[in-house]
Amino acid sequence: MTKVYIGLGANLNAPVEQLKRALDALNRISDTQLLTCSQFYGSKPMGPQDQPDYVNAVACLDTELDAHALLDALQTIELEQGRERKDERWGARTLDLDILLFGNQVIDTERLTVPHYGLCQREFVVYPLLEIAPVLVLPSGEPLAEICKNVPLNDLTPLK
Ligand code: A4P
Ligand code: MG
Repeated sequence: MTKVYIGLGANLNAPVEQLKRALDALNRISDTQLLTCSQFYGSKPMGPQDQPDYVNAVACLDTELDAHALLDALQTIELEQGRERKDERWGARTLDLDILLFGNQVIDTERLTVPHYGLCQREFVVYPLLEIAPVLVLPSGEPLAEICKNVPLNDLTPLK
């Protein structure tokens, strides 16, 4: 079993519903259980500003799959929820599922970079992650709580 943290993000087509549906789908991946999920947070778009605010969360899973098989499953869920891959970087999307951490593994292949490259800079990743894993230490040896000290909240707001 490997403990995995997944970043969820959406800003189109009822984003809160997209995240709820995605959590159901994560729990149905073979050989995988959803252990917990953070609150849902509203966040300002990183990247192009002419797009709606995002809803973000971080979920924790236990899986028997390897990282690439899990990525396949996540991309299938994104497509099932109407994700269109466009050329614009950081553009609006119905659902984005990123592998933030896969156990303590460091992975660098054509398809997969883990820890996720944006993990340590993004308020909509580090604070939901801190909520569900307050004593987490990254594969680099850095405590997550230390990383958060350098990441401004930038209007991140728990949704009621
Ligand atoms: N890939 C490599 N590593 C990973 C990983 N750890 N997890 C590859 C998932 N995928 C990984 O992803 C492109 C390719 O990255 C995949 O085919 C996979 O093989 P994608 O989902 O098709 O493209 P993307 O998500 O548009 O690209 P990117 O650069 O990953 O976007 P980001 O960085 O996820 O940014 N603002 C707020 N407030 N909240 C957000 O959630 N999200 C984005 C998207 C922009 N602004 C945002 C948010
Ligand atoms: Mg992505």
